[in-house]
Amino acid sequence: ALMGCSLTALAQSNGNKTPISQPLVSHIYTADPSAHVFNGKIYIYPSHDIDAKDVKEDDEGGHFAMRDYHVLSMDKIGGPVKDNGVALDIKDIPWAGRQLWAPDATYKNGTYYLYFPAKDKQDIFRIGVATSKSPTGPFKPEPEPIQGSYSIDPTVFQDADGKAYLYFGGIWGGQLQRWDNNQYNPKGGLKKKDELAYLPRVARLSADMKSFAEPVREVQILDENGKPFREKDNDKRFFEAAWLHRYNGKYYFSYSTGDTHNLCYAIGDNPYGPFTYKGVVLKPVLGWTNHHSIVQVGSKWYLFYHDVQLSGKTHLRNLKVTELTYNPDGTIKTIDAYK
Ligand code: FUB
Repeated sequence: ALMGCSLTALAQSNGNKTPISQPLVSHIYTADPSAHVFNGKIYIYPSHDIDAKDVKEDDEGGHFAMRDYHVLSMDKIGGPVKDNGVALDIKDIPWAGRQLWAPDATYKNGTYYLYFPAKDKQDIFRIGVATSKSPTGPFKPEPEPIQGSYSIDPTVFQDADGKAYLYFGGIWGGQLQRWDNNQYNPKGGLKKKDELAYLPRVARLSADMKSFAEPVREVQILDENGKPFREKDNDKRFFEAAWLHRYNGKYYFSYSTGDTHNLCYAIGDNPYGPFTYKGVVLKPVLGWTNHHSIVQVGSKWYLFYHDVQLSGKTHLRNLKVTELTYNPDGTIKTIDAYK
C-alpha cells in the first residue's frame, strides 16, 4: 500500500463532487471490505483503521497500524449495520508483530475461516488463518502463519466444485517485491518502467483450509492484446487488493492498481487464469488506497469499497456499498463514486 500521490491533489480532483453512497458506519473507521452472504445475511470483514498517534507516517504504510478486526453484519443492503465487536485481536495472535491489514473470510463444513495478513516478529508480512463456529467470531488463530505464505491482502474463493483458492499479494508496503520464486529476498525492489509488472499469487488450499495444497504460483494477467503488463502500465497492472468472483461461468479477477488508484478487473476461464484485462470497476476514490469486494445479494450485485469521506485522511477510511451492473457481454459498468 501507499503514498506516492498527495491526498490534497485527490481531494481537489474529487472535492466538488457529491458521493453516490454514504459511509456504512461512522463510530469506527473501516476499510478493505470483504463481503459475503452466509445463511441469507450479509457479513463484512473489513480492516479496522485506527489513528495510532504513537506511529509515525512512513513510505511503507507503517501508520496503517491496525490491531484488531470487527465483523459488520446487515440483513439487507440499505438496512442497519451491526458492529459485532472484536472478532480477533493482535494480542491473541502468537506470531504477529504489527499491522493487521485487509482480511477475508469463508465458510466450510460448519466452520468460518478468517484469513488475514500481519507482519511477523521479523517485520515480514505473512498470512494467518483463524477459525470460529460463528461468522462474527471470536476467531481463534492458528499458532503459526500459513506455511509458504507471504505479503498481504489474502482473498479466498471457493469454486462450484468445492476447491478453495487463496489469492494474495501487494507491492511496495505489502512487500511482494521481496519474493522471487517464493524465496525471500530482502533487497527485492520495485520494477523499472519497462520490466514486466509484479503479479499476484494464488495457491489452492488443502481440505482443512489451513495450508497450501500446492506451491504458490503467479496469477497471469494479460492486456487486451494478450501481452503481459509492464510496470509502466501502472494504470492497469496489479498492485494489491485481489478479489475473485464468478459470473455467468467466467472468473473475474479484480484488483487495485495502487499508485494510479483504479480498481480494475480481468476475466478468465478458470481460477488460475490467465485473466485478460477488461477495464475499470471503480475510478479513484478519496484517499490513496482503493480496495473492494464484489458480491451477489439476492438477484443483484454489489461493490463494497471505501473512501475517506469522514476523515480526509488516507489511513482512516470508511466503508461504502453501491450496486454493480454488467453489460450484456459480461463486462462491468465502470463506477464513479462521485457525481
Ligand atoms: O488496509 C491496509 C492496506 O491498504 C491494505 O492491505 C491494502 O489493500 C490497502 O487498502
